[in-house]
Amino acid sequence: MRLSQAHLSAANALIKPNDNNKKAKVGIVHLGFGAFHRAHQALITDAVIKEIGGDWKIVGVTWSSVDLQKDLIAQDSLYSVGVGYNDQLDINIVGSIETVLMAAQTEQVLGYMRDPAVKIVSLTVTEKGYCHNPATGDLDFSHPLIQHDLQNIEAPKSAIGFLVSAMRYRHQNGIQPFTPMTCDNLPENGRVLEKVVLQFAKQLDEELYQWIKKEIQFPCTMVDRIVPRTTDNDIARVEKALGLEDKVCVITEPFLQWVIEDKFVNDRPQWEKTSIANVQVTDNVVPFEEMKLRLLNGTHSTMAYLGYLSGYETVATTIQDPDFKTFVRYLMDEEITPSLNIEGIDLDQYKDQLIERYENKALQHRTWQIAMDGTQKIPQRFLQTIRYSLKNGVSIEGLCLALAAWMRYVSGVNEQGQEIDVQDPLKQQLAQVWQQAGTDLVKVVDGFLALRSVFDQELAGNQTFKAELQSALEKLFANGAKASVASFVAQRK
Ligand code: NAI
Ligand code: CS2
Repeated sequence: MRLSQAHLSAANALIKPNDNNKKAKVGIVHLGFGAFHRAHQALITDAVIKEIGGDWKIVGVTWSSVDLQKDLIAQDSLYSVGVGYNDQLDINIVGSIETVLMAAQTEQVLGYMRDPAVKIVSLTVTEKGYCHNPATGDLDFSHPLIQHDLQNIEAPKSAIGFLVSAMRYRHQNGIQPFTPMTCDNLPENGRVLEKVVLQFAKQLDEELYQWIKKEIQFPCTMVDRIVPRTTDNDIARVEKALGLEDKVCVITEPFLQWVIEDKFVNDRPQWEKTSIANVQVTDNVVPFEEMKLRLLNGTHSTMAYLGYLSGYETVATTIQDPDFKTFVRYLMDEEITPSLNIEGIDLDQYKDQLIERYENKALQHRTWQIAMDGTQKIPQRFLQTIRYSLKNGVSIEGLCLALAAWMRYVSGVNEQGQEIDVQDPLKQQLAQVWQQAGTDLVKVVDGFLALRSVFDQELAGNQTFKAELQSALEKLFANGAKASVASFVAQRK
C-alpha cells in the first residue's frame, strides 16, 4: 500500500496529520523542494500547523524532479521523515505540503508568489542557485538564466528571477511584499540573497530597485540537520517501519537546529513556539552560522575530499578510521575554533556532538554528495577560516591538506587512476587547470589560485598560504590521502 490520506490509519508513525492540516491554507512558497527542506522547515512548519494552527501550508517548487512531483501528488502531498540513529528509525508523517510544482510551470508558480495570502517565499536552491560569485557575492550577469530573466521577467527561469518578478507584480498592484527567507548554507545568507536581488532589480528597473531596497527585508538563517539524498534502500527501510510505501520520504538524524534573524516584513509561523526544540529567533545569526559552516561544513568537506580519495564511501565510514577521527577533531580544536566568536555555547560539547553525528550509521551520507559544488562551498567552509588564521598566526596546515584534496578530487581522476564523477558549475574550468598544468604541481596551484570566483586577489597573493598549499598538494601526490592524514596525525601525537 502507498502512503495516502486513505491509508493513514494503517501508518505506523509517531506523528500524523490532524484536522488543522485539513483546514490550513497556503501561506508559504518554497523554492528548492529538496531533501533538506522536507526534513527541516516543512517538518517544523507542520508542527506549527498541528500545534498552533494557521494558514501555513507550503507550495514547493523544484527545478529538477518531475518524479518527485508525480510521487507526492500520488500521495495526497503526504510524505514521511524517518529520524534514524544507528539501528533505530522513528517515522513522522508531514502534512504541511499543499502541492509541488516544477519551476517550468511558471505561471502557476508566479500565481502563488503573487497571492497576498503568501507571506513568505523561502529557498533551499543550493549555493549555485543564487547565480553569484562566491568570492565577491556579486550577481553573475553572464549566467545564462540571469541573462534570460532580465529579458523575460514575466517568464523567469532562475530563483532570483522568480523572486524579482513576483516582487515587481506586488509593487505594481499595491500588494504587501512577502519575506524572502533563504535557508541555504551561505555566510550571511540573507545578505547574499539581498545583494543579488537588488543587483538584478537595479539592472531591470530603478524604481523597483528603490522599492525593494526600502520595503523588503531579507532575514539570515542558520540551518542544521544532516539529510542525505534518499536512496532506494532508504525507501525500503521507511516502508518496513511505516508499513506503507513512500517514494518521497527522507531519512535524517535526530539533531535539528534553526536560528532565524527576526527581520520579517509580513506574518510568519511561530516556528520557535512548537514542541520542536532548537529553533530560535534572534537579531544576530552570524556567530551561529560561522560556528556551523566552519566546524560542521568545514570538516564535512574535509571528509568528503580526503575520505573519498581514501576510498571511503560515506561520512560514517570515514570517521570510523581512527586517523580521520583524530584529524577531524584536531582541525576543529586547533585550526577552526580560534576563528569563532560565539558566546553561550559549550563548543567542546558541540564538537563532541558533531563527531557523534558523523558516526551515526543510520545515515548513508555519501562523501561524493558532499564533494559536489566545491567552488560554491570552499569559500565559506575553508577560506574564511584560513583568512582569519593567516592574520592571527594560527596553523593552516590541516585545512590546506583538505584544500589540496579538493584540488586533486576535481582533477576527475582518483588515486587508482579511475574516473571521478565531478559535479560542479565550474567543472570545465577546473579540468582546464589540470590540462594546462599537466603534472607540474606548481602550475596547478597557480591555476587554482587564479580562479577569482573562489580565491580573491588578496588570498591568492598570500605567499604563506601558497607555500602551505603547494606543500600539501605535493605530500598528497607523494603519499596519497589516507597516508597523508595518518602522517599528519602521527606528527602531532
Ligand atoms: P536536493 O538536491 O535534495 O534539493 C535541491 C533543490 O534545489 C532541488 O529542488 C533542486 O531542483 C533545486 N536546485 C538545484 N539547483 C538549482 C538552481 N541552480 N536553481 C534553482 N533551484 C535549484 O538538496 P538538499 O539536500 O535539499 O540541499 C539543498 C540545500 O539545502 C543545500 O545546498 C544547502 O544549502 C541546504 N542544506 C542542506 C542540508 C543537507 O544536509 N542536505 C543541511 C543544511 C542545509
Ligand atoms: C553537507 C551539508 O552536502 C553538504 O555540503 O555538508 O548539506 C550538511 O549535511 C548540512 O549543512 C548539515 O546541516
